[in-house]
Amino acid sequence: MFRKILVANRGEIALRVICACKELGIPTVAVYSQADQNSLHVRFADEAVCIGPPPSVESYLNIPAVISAAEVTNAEAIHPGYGFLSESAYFAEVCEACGITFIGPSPEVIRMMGDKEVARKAMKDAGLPVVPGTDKIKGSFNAAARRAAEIGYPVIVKAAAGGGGKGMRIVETPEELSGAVDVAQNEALSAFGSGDVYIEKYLPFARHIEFQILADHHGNVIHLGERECSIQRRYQKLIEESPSPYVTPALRYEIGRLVVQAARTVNYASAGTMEFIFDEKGNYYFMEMNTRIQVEHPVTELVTGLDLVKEQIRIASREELGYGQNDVVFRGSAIECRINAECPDTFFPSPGKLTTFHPPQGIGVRVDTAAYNEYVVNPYYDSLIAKIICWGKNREESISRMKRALEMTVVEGVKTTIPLHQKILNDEDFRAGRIETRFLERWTRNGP
Ligand code: MV4
Repeated sequence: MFRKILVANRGEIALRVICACKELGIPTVAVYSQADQNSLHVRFADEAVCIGPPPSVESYLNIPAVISAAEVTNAEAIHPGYGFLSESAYFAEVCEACGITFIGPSPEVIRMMGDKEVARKAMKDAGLPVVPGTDKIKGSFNAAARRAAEIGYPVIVKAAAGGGGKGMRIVETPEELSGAVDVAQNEALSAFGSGDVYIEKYLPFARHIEFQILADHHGNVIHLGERECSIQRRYQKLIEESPSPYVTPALRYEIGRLVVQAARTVNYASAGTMEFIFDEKGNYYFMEMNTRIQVEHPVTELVTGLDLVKEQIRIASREELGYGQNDVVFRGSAIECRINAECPDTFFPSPGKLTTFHPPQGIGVRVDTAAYNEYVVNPYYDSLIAKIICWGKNREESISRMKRALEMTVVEGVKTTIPLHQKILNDEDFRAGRIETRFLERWTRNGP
């Protein structure tokens, strides 16, 4: 096992990783920007190194600064959390070159999954269903237009380097295709440094359901069921749950076998997530693979009893998983609400001091947060204040627990998404499990 781990992140996920390290008996090093001097990840780590000024590019994304911090503190491994450097194949390579273990999959597989068009091909070859679509649009636009006509409109133009909904353009008619491809290419180039785009058939009705996998370096691969992530706004997830009210045990078994097979095919070793989109007929298609620990990982932890961050660390230190698919038992239902410092109507960030912060507690309630009374949500980073995660013996109980947990949460000084969560949890369609990715648009179109 590692003698020391550097946590290359901030906020609740840095604390989450520190929790796992403490339980494994591994000393930790925090890195922080000048804006995060008073942060809890700095307080709870065994050592802390300031790596730069507040802007992320100069601190949490600054590879030489992070690597130097690991070198001066003799950290053996780096956990990147989510966001920042977590899906940088280059960073994983630099770690390797410096003799530091990157806690995550290999740079090769990160790079493969980072190119959404390459990932799509690889997963198709590995036996996963994918939406009909094209290769990258290179040279002849006419060839792409012909393929789009074959696929049938509407289609969607996606940035190969995108993911998470960034750089997508829906195209309703052949006349709009050329313009949309141009715009998408330009947007992709300025946002990701690569203008590569590809086309897929657009599915207007979508449920977003993702499967969690764990794979070690000894050929053991298991899945941990799914997370339903259909409640989103502008591709930002708001609520996640496990199990999905849509997925039956038979369907879980079927897709579970497919994702395990696919992970094996690409020699995956770490925690990972395969994201699917379901249409109204129940057809499902692979969309992308996330090679990091995800924000919503706690719902899977609550229904499986596993600690995904500890598993990532154990796997990175080349330990065997030590249990198999049949040892994974799914128990009850878990739901997560992301509490952001945002206006619940406009989703504009609402940074500022939390003059009161009282997280909920009690049976079945977990709160992952780095906030405290007087904590300042600063505008440099994302506006997540806390994740409230509730477990119940079934979906009804986890939802009623979440409702009372939200009622017993006090956040003063900034606006939060709590009122929006309360509205969703009281919605008849939500309670019946009738959810899809445009669930919230109904309200914004018809007024809240
Ligand atoms: C799609 C799609 C429909 N058809 N692809 C968005 C995030 C990225 N991982 C994939 N995403 C989607 N890809 C095809 N061919 C729908 C989504 C999608 C979505 C679209 C509009 C509004 C909200 C959405 C939420 C999740 C996924």
